[in-house]
Amino acid sequence: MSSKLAALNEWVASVAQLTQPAAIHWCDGSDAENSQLVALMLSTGDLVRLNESSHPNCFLHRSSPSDVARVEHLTFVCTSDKEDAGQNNNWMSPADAHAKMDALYAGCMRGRTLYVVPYCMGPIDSPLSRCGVEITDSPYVVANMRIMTRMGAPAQARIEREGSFVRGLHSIGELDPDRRFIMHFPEELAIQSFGSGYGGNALLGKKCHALRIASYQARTEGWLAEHMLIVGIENPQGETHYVAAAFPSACGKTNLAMLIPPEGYLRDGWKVWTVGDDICWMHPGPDGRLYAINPEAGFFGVAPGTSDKTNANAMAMLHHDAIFTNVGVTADNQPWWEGIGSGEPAKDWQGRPYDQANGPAAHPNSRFTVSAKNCPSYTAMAEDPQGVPLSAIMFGGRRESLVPLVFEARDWTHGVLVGASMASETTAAATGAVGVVRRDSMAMKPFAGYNFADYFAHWLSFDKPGANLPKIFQVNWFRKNEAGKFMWPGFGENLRVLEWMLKRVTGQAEALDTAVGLLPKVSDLNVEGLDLDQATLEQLVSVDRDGWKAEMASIGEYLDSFGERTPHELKAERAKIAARLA
Ligand code: GTP
Ligand code: SPV
Ligand code: MN
Repeated sequence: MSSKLAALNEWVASVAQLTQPAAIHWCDGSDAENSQLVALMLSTGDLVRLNESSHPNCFLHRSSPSDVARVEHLTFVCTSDKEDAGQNNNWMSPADAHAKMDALYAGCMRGRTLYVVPYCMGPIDSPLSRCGVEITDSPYVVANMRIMTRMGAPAQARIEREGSFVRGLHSIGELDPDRRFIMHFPEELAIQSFGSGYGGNALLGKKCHALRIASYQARTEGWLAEHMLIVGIENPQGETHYVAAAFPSACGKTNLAMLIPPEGYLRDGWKVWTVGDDICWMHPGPDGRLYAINPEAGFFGVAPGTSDKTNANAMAMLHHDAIFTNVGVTADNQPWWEGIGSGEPAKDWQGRPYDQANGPAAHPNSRFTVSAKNCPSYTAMAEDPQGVPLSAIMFGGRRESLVPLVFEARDWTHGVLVGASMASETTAAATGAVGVVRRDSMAMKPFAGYNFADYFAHWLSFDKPGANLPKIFQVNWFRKNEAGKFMWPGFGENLRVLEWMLKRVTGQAEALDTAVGLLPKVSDLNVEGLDLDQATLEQLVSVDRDGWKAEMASIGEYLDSFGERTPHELKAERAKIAARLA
């Protein structure tokens, strides 16, 4: 097979010339093709079949033990001008990066099959969607891309119609951490990844295309590509408001996107609709509102902590047609992870007999890959080519102290400052230390494809005459008490906070005007049926003036660290808050 598009054929031919594969396979995305790939992976040990009666058509993949997360220190944005990548990115000149990658790719697919994977990010018929082609030598990547994107013949047809596509080249190489790079060439709409088979390093439609390359394109085209979930909240009156939320990796997006309302809310008729759990592309619509699509078609979700109690929707979707990566298994071959709430591990994520001394049975960044269509709360609106209108945007991270449960930004500029100054404790989603607080603007520190200073300015630019922008909120589900326990119950109970936010949107709730933002009055949060004492609740929505003075000073240094390009509006907004705190 080949393509009707000469540019695509030529690119595939030139990659084959460089990498020397034994065979070339153009993926059509069909069931038959998938079955063949699965059979191949079962024979090579890339996949292990899980319990067929409890988990039909589910498989386990054990990755190389040194290839279990994104590698931020090996991820580069290669713009011709270093300043365009910004200090938020690692940078290499395009010429140096190409030379390095060409050397790694030379002959790297000898004896392997080169798969050509055409994919569409977003509904196949949406004008907001964008296409790409990933060339890979990993059948596991093909199987995951088939779940995570609209992959195959319809995507190829769209690419042939449009004539343009993002070029992603991926080889697992030898899975050697010392020969591993994830390179982005935004000016060439190209991605080159070598030496990893894991998640965001290898499924190039996800973080590499839909965030790093797309954010760069979005800036010049007047839209936003963000690390956000999209969720619809339907109230008992039957009105649905859509909310997007930026939380850093492993900070609760998947969980919020498919939350199950607490008992009283269910009884009253509240419903929650899942549009997306990781990535959101937002465009201003003709009515001035921001419209959002989820460019993905599946979820690549964190397994540990997922249970019937915390996320019953996720549990329900994981019982058929799912791929698990680096989880443990029970004696009867069911997937198992810490916090699953039942069963016992027999083997750990490396396939060894489970032994506590070896650490957790499931790797902390173990994941499931599953089609969004498997999710009970998935809404048909997620397939709407125009996207869904946003009523609110939330920023949040893991902060064991200081940051209140929720507050509202006074206006768009204040909201952009809130997003830009976000910080969060690092997690196992990337290699490196866990639990270190770092600034992670809009949860995009690892994903913005250009200079954060320009990115902040781009965010500010949406506030213009005729715009009808969502309200912006900051949330924090992760405050801890002196005993080190989470103060807020989180998960489904987070709907209580969303209810207050949406009442703010519709003008039905009051707020206290404080220096850092607009906070709920304790009496305005519905805590009926919650086992939460008054003192804890008051602490969750109070402002620690001294703590915030120090935070504002640190935010000032952070903004200054981007130099001349940092928008002065943001600095002025910060100064205003600091003055009010003084
Ligand atoms: P990425 O896929 O890495 O982008 O992560 P994510 O933001 O989708 O995070 P996810 O929802 O998978 O949650 C990560 C971890 O945080 C899981 O172990 C969850 O159980 C836990 N978690 C999620 N929501 C809450 C919450 O409201 N409170 C607490 N305490 N933990 C939560
Ligand atoms: C994240 O780390 O934010 C993820 C997982 O969603 S990965 O696909 O590896 O980026
Ligand atoms: Mn993510």
